Amino acid sequence: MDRFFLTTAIYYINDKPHLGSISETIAADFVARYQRKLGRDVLFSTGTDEHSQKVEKSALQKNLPVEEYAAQAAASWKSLFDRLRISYSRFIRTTDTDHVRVVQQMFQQLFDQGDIYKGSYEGWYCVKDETFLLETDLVESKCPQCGREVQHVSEANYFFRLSKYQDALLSWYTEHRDFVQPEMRYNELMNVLRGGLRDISVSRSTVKWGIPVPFDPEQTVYVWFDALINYATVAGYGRPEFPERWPADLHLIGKDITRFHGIIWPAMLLALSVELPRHVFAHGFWNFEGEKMSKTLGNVVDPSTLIANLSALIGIDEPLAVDALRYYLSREGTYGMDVDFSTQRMLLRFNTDLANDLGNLLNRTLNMVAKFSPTVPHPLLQPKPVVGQLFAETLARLHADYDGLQFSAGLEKTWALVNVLNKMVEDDKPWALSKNGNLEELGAHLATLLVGLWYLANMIEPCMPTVAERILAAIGRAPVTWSELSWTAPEHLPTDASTVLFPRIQPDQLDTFLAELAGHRAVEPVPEAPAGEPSPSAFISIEDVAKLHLRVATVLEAERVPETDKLVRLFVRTGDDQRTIVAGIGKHYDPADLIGKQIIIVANLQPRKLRGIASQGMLLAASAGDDLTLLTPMATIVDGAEIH
Ligand code: ME8
Repeated sequence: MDRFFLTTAIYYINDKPHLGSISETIAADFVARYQRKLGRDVLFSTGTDEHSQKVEKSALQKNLPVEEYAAQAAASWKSLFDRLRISYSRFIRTTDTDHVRVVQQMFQQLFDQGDIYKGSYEGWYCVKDETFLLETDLVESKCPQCGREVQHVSEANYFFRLSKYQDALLSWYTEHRDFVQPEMRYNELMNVLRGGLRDISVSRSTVKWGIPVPFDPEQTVYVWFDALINYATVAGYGRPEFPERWPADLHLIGKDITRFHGIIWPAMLLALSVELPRHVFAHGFWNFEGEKMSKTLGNVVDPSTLIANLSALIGIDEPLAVDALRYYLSREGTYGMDVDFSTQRMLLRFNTDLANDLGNLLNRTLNMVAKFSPTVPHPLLQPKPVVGQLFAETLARLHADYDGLQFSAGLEKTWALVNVLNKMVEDDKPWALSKNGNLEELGAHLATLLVGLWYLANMIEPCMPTVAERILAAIGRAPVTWSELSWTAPEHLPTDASTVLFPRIQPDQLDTFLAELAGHRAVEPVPEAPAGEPSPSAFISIEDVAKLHLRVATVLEAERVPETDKLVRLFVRTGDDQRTIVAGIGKHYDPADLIGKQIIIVANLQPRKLRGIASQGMLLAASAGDDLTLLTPMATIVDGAEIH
């Protein structure tokens, strides 16, 4: 059987899953399910990237042994993926023993053949992105990728001869123009290649939480070198099944990690004489209502809360809420480009596409079949060939969309067919056909709806597996591969019209839903204003309060901004984040006295520049006249703790 091996990036476990990260796994699941319907034997991997300096730090902050911290985090990612119905074949953890073995085996082989050599690294390191950076890479002394402060690193470690593979990579890129997609990412990487490659550091002497370098226990393998190898582990590197499973057909990743997948990983494989993956597809980023989604800005959409709220507000069970989210993520935007998450657009899509178009089609079909089919002799249930022709043509065009990962275009075509059937009901007027005893046309009408729904359920299945199952159960048909679909008379007729998919949100409910969903919080009733309090117009709503992200932070550094007596530059830690805040407290505090103190900050304030310094937030202080005092928690609490 034809095989198809696809992978997602593996997720850093110190970040909680957010809408952006899960969108990648959902897209990959879409591809996996589509490929299975082509009759292929699909190997689909996702998982967690568990080693690294930042994981070591997070475990320490949480006072947990790092193994336990990693196991808990990996379990929560996995259970979310199960909830999202991700049909992975392997959830790989980089702490899995087979992976550790493969990493050590590859590292040893590359060392033995001279592709890894001992050297010393002097430069910068971004802990958030786990990336080594040159002085010239920095932007205003910060990481060019995430904008965070970088650490100076000077250590003896091992290097991989990346530069040696520059020419081979250039030839590969020239001969395989579809190796990296979309084309703009290919062009970006081609420019990097033409600009020249330098050898990269692939071990750390100061990080303990990593895979030990097999021949030097003082060193651990650099987290990216370890992580990339996960794809070979999944395919069974070093075992008899590897040649059958490798190369990967598709590495699905985000646009921020193209160099690792498009340059470093292929170079490692070239050095190991292993075939290169067939395609690397780099998707864009999900932004939030116009802004980059980031923990620093406090606008990260939590998928679990979103699903729970969708389900509670709309009155659908959780698997349907998951599908509604899967649909929105797949239907919005052009895959590969950045997309903006908007609660309003999500609800509009829900109402039009799911409740109005699809839900309505299923309901009316089931009702009409229950009502009219007993009067129609079975041989008259012949689906209309013209409509069949249209479905077959659309299906062929759908393959082109899904082969190119154009989910939205494929769904749009599918919904055009939903609407063809809905329009057919309006045009054919089945009640009139029944009343006039026009059984031949009535039979053709009912059969077309049933066969059409069977096609549609299969076409929808890669995107919304639960919806597909429910439609198929309601019409008594099975899921099939693409080639098994046939426009032929239904054998059995459903008699139960009770399946309801998506109820419609009424216009008067929409504003309430929007307000509730915007905060992605648990749904709470809005309390009445107590007597004697200011008039309701002077109150702010709970949604307004929820907009403010107040967090506890520890001051790590503090210094006066040169040439001012008022401004102090603070460098603070809020949980996993570190950031700079410029505050006008210079007349009240000696900066040195602030170091090590916990303060309260507004974490999601729009960053702004003060005296040329980017200030990412504001701190809370109480003031009366000339007096000013900083707010601080009564007892020490973990950095990043939320203030409610
Ligand atoms: O980079 N929108 O892990 P990660 C869309 N461990 N995709 C997003 C996104 C957003 N807002 N934010 C993140 C790592 N992603 C490494 C990968 S692979 C051998 C090692 C995507 O948890 C991101 O582009 O930071 C990446 O593909 C994936 O989520 C995991 O990101």
